[in-house]
Amino acid sequence: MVSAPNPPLVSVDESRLKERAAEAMTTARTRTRALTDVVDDSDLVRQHSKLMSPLVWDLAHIGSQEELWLVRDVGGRQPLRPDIDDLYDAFQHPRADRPALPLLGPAEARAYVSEVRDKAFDVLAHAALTGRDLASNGFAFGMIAQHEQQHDETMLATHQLRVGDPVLSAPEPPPRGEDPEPDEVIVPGGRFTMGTSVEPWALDNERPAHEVDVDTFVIDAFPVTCGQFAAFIDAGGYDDPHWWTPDGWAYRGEHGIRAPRFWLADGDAWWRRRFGVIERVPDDEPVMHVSWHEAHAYAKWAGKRLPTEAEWEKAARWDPDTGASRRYPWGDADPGAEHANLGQRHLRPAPVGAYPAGASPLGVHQLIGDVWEWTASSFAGYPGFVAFPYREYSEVFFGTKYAVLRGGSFGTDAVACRATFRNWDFPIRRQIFAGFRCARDIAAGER
Ligand code: AVJ
Ligand code: FE
Repeated sequence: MVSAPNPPLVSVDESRLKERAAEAMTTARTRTRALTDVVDDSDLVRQHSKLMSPLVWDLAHIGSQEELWLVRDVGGRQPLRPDIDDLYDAFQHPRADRPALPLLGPAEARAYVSEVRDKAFDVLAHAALTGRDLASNGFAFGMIAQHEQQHDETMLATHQLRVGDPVLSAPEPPPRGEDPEPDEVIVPGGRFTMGTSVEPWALDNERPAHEVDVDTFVIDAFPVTCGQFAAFIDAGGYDDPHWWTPDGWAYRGEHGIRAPRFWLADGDAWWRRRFGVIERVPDDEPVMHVSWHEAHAYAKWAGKRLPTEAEWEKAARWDPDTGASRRYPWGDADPGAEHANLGQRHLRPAPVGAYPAGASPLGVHQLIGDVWEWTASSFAGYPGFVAFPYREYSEVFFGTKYAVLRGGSFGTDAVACRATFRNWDFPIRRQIFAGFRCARDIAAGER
């Protein structure tokens, strides 16, 4: 057979990859627009909490990163706004200082991000997605779509901190499933593959795939609910140092913490503020807006502990039939609406049992979506870790100061959520959409 002398310039796979990249970038931009168009200019430039940037900073920062990686680096094009690089470099200015910077105003920021997007799409149309690491498999485009979605989740957290009338809306999540039984699952001991070397858009900290030996352990089939957490409060859990680490106890005392953030006590009942709406705390919804310290204290009070990252990932990915690790608990298919509560499709976590189709082979539910789950592990590189494409994404955060969170929340987009995806934050943080589930060692005679 004679081989074709002139192969097509763009392979079918490459054009499909470009479509996927463009789609992911467009989905992110639609969300960014929605989050920034629902409030007026004074709201966009205001700092709603010292923990957060003004929304207008996130907006221009999204464009700035896109300019840096797609337009300048992959595209080799001229800078659009080299003069503003420093303003939107997260490492130059802590969040608390950002409102005082000479930031682009709302109209300028919108014009800037759309100009960058036009250029980035032009780069995408002309780029070869092979060869160089940054562009191969469309990684840089996937990374930038994930970056924008991560800031969209951050902006959603800013919306939650914002005081004022509700401006966001979404349909209610699916209802509670049949009575969650059993409420714990035994995960048999042995080796499994943690992390990935094959997922094209996996970020540096998820790589490389490596074998980890995990002892037999028991994990909750569902995240801890508001009702369960309220029982901990009623039992005086916040008043007994026995359940807390010394750091956690000190933090609780200094900040007068008595309940999850945004909860309000009214006699015997708990209410909460959620995106500007005051409502009863629903018993069967995963608890959120708790710090790592509160998660740790609850788990100890319940006679359990937080799972390690390896335990969490094994419960989420390990298929007992094949011994292989899946991309997601339900298999290798991208997340659909039936699998998980992701992408701000709803404005709250779904009640426990709402996603039977998303359970792992061992029967662990809602690992993906609903609430980020605090783990017992601090953030570290896997054996063979290589920073890519920049040390400031992950490596500079490695160490014991940060705890790892897994699984994504209702505010995490599917493009930035996999069973290998790793998030991290300080153990005192409560503004993120974080809850937890418990694990424990297996009891003698239980296997
Ligand atoms: C992975 C969520 C901790 O928001 O600080 C955004 C993601 N990195 N821009 C963060 C990120 C650079 C990061 N987290
Ligand atoms: Fe960023």
